[in-house]
Amino acid sequence: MRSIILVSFLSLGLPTSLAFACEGEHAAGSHCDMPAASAKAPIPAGSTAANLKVEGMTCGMCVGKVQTALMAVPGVTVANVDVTTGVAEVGYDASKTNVDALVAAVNGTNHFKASKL
Ligand SMILES: [Cu+2]
Repeated sequence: MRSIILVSFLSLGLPTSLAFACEGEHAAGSHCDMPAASAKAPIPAGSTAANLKVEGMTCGMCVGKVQTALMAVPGVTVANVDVTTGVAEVGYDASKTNVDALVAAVNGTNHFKASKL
């Protein structure tokens, strides 16, 4: 598994070599042709911002899964997930949740590993 992740990350800079196996639960397949979402939503006023390091993302589908997991946490207002940098910028209501809950939500996918930055 480790070597697949490594190869995937090494391939990220090459636009044509996207046929590698993906670490997401969607496994290997054509979904990896999906472009990573690039639009970045602003952190709303009143939200606290936190950056998480997210390991294991290889394509736009992975980004979507991490984003979905983060947005499912009550209090999260924004989740900007970047497959290239492996960083998730999250905006949240600090009275409803915290960074530990965000990390737990990503780790709860069982496919990606998050840590505080
Ligand atoms: Cu993927």
